[in-house]
Amino acid sequence: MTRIVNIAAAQLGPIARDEPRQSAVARMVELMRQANDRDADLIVYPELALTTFFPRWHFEDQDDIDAFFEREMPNAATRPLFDLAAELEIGFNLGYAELVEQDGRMRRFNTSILVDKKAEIVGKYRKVHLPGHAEHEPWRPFQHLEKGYFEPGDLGFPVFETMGGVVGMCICNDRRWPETYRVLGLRGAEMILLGYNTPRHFPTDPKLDPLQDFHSHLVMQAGAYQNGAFVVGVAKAGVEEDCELIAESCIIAPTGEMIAKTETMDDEVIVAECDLDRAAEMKAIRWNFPVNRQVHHYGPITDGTGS
Ligand code: CDT
Repeated sequence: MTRIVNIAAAQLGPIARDEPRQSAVARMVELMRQANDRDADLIVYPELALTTFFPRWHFEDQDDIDAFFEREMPNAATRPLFDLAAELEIGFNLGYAELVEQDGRMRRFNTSILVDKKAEIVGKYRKVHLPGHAEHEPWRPFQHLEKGYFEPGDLGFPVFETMGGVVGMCICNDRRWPETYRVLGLRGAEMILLGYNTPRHFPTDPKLDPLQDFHSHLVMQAGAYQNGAFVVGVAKAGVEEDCELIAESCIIAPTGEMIAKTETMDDEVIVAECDLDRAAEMKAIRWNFPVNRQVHHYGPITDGTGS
């Protein structure tokens, strides 16, 4: 039996600061319908897909920050997405800001969930690599306060058996770290789903600005090839509140080849037919981890953060 999964990447254009969640969800519902028209089994949405990318502002008041967080999932705003997914029998991956009481205190994570074709949440991931800074830095043209507004994820990099394969998730900055893909690869991930909000401008080293699209593709293509997995990277794109976010959402095969890519900076769906047996073949034949990895030389990867 073949294991073909039609995967859709649902890129979003900008979400304004005052755009209500209901509007963002209505846009995602429309993209889900388009993906369904193209026989998609699974649709991947961006990081923090329900609101504008709020870490670009410094807020003094915790209530102003918490207004961007979800206390339950699904909730009234996201219910239409779950209802349509159940009706169309399409799985999805959604990023959002999660506020949860855990270990006797309120905790905040940059989270994504995996929802199966029955609209059941079957997997959760909390972003491990939080970029940016923790304190207000007024010299910047815009803030990137993820280190201030979120805790690093406490779930590691789990994988989930669903939709005929093994699925792992990561979020935005995680895609730049080879360890992310390797841990997921070692756990057998055949599909790695991720959303991102990547500003074109990197204030601490603007020489990198012209290379943003290239670096985004470089890391995802390397991660796909080196671990024999499909990688699906989905942007929130375009000029959002005066801050340009890169686009170029893509679906990458286990060979590292890009098999679909968006062409706009706005709401757009791309779909690719993904044969999971090709991922299994790359893992077994090209890499064969048990035979070829030399783990006794890999100690520095986990012994410390590096000099
Ligand atoms: N959202 C996110 O993780 N964005 C980062 C930009 C970091 S610049 C401080 C990224 O790696 O794309």
